Amino acid sequence: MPLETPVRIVQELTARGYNAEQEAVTLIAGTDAPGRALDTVVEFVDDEALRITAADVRSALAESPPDVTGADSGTASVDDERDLPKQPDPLVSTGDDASSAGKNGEVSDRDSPVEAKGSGGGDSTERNNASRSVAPSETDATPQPETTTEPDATTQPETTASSETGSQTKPTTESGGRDPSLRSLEVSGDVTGQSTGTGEYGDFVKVFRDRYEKLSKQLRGRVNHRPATAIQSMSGGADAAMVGLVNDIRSTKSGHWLVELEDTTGTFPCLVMKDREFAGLVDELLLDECIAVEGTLSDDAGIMFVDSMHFPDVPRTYTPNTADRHVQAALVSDVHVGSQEFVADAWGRFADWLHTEEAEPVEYLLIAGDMVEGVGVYPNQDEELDIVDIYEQYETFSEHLKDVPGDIEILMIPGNHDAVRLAEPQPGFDENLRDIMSAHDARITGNPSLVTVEGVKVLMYHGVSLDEVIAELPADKASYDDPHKAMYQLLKKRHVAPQFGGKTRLAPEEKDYLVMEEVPDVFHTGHVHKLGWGKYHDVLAVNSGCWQAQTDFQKSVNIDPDVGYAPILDLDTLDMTVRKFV
Ligand code: D5M
Ligand code: FE
Ligand code: ZN
Repeated sequence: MPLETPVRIVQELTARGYNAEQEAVTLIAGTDAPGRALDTVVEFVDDEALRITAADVRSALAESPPDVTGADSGTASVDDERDLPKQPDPLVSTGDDASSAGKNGEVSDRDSPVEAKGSGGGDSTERNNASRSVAPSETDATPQPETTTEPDATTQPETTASSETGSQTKPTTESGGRDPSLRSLEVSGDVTGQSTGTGEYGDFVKVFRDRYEKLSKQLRGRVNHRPATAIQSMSGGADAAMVGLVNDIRSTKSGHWLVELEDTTGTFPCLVMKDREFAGLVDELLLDECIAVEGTLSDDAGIMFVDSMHFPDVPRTYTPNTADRHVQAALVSDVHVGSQEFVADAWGRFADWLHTEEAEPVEYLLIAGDMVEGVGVYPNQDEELDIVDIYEQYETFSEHLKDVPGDIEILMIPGNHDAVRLAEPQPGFDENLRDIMSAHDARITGNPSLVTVEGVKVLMYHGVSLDEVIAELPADKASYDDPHKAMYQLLKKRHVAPQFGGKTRLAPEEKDYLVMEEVPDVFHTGHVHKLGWGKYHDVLAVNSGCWQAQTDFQKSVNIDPDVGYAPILDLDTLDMTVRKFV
C-alpha cells in the first residue's frame, strides 16, 4: 500500500537535486507505487535536468511503467513499504562505537554519498577519499612557517635550532630569573568534573541543540534567517536565509551540490550550483558544522538556490591579546613515553635547555596530549612498547617531567593515547594518575581547554579531528604537511571536532564543549605528529610535532613525523621560534 504523500515526494526529489512541477508530483503520488515511479522518472530525465515536469512523468511512465508488484524491481533506493527513505538521524552517534571509529580509512555510513552510483566517480567520491587520511603525500622534512599569510609571524626554525643547544649553554640555577608571582593562568571550557552525559539519546539532542545555539548566535546578524519550518511554508521565488547544521551533502547527477541544513525545527535542502564562484566552499564542508546560507526558493518552494554561504569564522578584525611582559611558553605535544620510539635523549636536551639562561623567559610548558604511548590504542601496538604497564608509563613520564625546571608552570591535557575516556571532550587525568604525576605539580585539565596565560587565550586541543579534516578536505585546504591549515578550517568552523560519528568519538553532554565560543589568540594542537604553524585572521595556529620517532605503522603509511621540536611562543608579541632537540 502506497504511503507517500506529495510532500514526501517533493522532499525525495529535492534530496536528489530536482525541483518539480506540482502536477508532476501529483502524477507520481497517484501511481500505485510512487517510490518506484519516482525512481523511474529520475532514471528517465536528462542528466542536466533540474526540474521535473508533468510531461517528463507521463513520458517516463509510458515508456517504462514501474513494477508495481514489488518483486525484483531492481532498484532498492526507494521502497514503497518503508515509504520514501529517511535521512540518517544526526542525533545518533556512531562515533562512540569502536567498530565505527573509522580507523585505517574506514568510512562510516554517514560518509557514503547517496549518489554513489553517479556517473564516472563524480565529486562525491572525491569528498570521501578517506584512504588519504593516514597517507600523506611527499613530506618535506623541513617545517616551513606560513609566510604567505603572515610574513612576520615566525622566525626560521632551522636557524635557531640546534641539537647542541642544551649542552653548549651553561645551566643556570633553578630559581633563575623566573618569578612565579607575576604569573597568571586560568582555565575555562574544561569538562573535567562537569561531565553529565549518560550516553542516552536525550544527551545527543542536548549537545546538538547547544552547538546550534552557540554557533547560530555567531552567524545571526549576518543573514536574515528563518527557521526551517517557516521556510517550508514560504512561497516559491521568495528570498530566504537559513542557519543550520549540515545534515547531508551530496552531488546531484548534473554535478551541483545539494546541502541539507537542519535547525531545531526541521531540515531544508539547499542547492549550490556547480558554476557559482563559491561552489568550492562545498569541498570544505563537514557534516554537522554550522553554516548560514542565503538564496531564493524554487518555484515550488521545495528547495533553496544558494547565493551566498557563511561560516561562523574568526572576524577579520580580530586583535589578539598579548602579555604585558616578556614571557614565553613552550608548546609541545605527543611525548609518547613508554613507546620504544620515545626520544628520551631529545627530551633530555630540551629539559636541559630549559635550565639555561637563554630559556629563562620560558615560564610555561603547555602539553597538548599523548603524554604516554598507552596500551591497546592501535592494533599491534604492544610490539613497539618499551613499558607495557600503563601506570609505569605515567611514572616514567613523571620522571621526565621532573627534568623540567621546577619553577616552570606546566599544564597538560590528555590525548587519544592517554588513560582517560576516548570520547571528546575528554576529562583531565583522574586522581590516581594525578598522584603518579604529582612531583611537578602540573595543572591538569581536559581536552579541549581554553587556557588564558597572562591574558593570552590559548585553546589547547589534542587534535584527533585533524585526521578527519585532512581525510575529507582537498589537499590544498588540509594536509599532513601543513597541519596548521587543517587547524584554520576548525577556526573557520569555530568548532574543534565538527563531524559527528566519524573518526572523532564524541561524548554527548549537556553542552557542546567543543564549540569555540571565544576566539582564541593561539590554537595549539598535536596528534598528527607534524610541525606546522601560521596565522589565520591573526590567530596563531600551532601544531607542535612529537617526541616519538617514526613507528612501524607510520612507516607503512608514509607518515614522516617531526620529532623533537619545541615551538617557543612569545606571549607578549605572539611571535614564535622553533627549537630543535634531535
Ligand atoms: O597518531 C599520530 C598520527 O598517526 C595521527 O595522524 C594518527 C596516525 N596513526 C598512528 N597510528 C595509527 C594507526 N594504527 N591507525 C590509524 N592512524 C594511526 P597518535 O594517535 O598520536 O599516535
Ligand atoms: Fe600522538
Ligand atoms: Zn594522538
